[in-house]
Amino acid sequence: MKRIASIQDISCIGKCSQTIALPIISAMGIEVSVIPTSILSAHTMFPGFTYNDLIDEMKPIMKHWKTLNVHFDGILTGYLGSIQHIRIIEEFYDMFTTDDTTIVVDPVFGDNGKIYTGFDDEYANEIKSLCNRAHIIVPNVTEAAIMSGIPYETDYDMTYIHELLDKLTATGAPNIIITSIRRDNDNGIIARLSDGETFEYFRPHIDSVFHGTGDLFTSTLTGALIRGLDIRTSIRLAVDYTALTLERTLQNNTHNWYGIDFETTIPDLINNLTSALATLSALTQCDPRGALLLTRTISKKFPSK
Ligand code: PXL
Repeated sequence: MKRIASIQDISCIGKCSQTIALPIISAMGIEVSVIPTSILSAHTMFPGFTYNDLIDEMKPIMKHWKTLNVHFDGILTGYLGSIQHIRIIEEFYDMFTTDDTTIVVDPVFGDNGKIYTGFDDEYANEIKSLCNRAHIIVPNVTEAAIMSGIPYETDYDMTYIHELLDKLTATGAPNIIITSIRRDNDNGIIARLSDGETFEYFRPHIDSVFHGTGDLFTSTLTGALIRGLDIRTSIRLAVDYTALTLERTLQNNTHNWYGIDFETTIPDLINNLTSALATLSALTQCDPRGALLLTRTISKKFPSK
């Protein structure tokens, strides 16, 4: 079975970061090993949340894992607490990355033009340098603007998004996916992929804001890639699943304000993944080169230090 290390906070109530990565990636048939970077009583939208940094646990966990000889097919990071966390994650890459490890960095530090409370420009800069170690990064428009040093615009057009992508190539990440892009009545992603192509995928905009939606997208994307789907299929699967979950959440009259009802859509995720894998397997049987072509887009040797 494939294995992913998920390194991010655990918010005990609120459905985000680890409490999304764990159920979603497990449902996709992948073992998840977690390093909780901090523990919050509830996510940061809840007034009065408590925060306890677990940074002192991170290195002992890593050292123990090293003695166990575990191998990670994927390493996923999301919301972290501080620059020290970033430094330890770099050590984690040094210790555990092999040629077949895919690194996904969700540079969670801002939205709607603003950096989240607790973070600052220096943190954003350090996350940008972490992106240099990643195969795939998934910033939203705010994070993309801040990391590229281009002022955030509320009324952006697609030329602006392409400029952000151009600038973000300087991070060194070969696959850059800008998420939550509003285009007229649609919402979606535009990506610059390692084969140099720009790929976009949009769906009708769903008017809602829930914490954890980005985490759902990134977890699903990572799971799909590690199960062997190509990057375009993985993006479509993750966007479709996120949209379905938002729709289903809004249909539920008793849904809460703080998180999405992914629990109700997990069977759909498994069905969609199963049929995408069946298509891949049929393709491989017809022409192994076809499947190779599909998977080539995430290949990149881990950058030497
Ligand atoms: O959804 C990202 C996220 C994860 N964890 C915590 C957060 C956020 C976004 O703000 O506050 C604690």
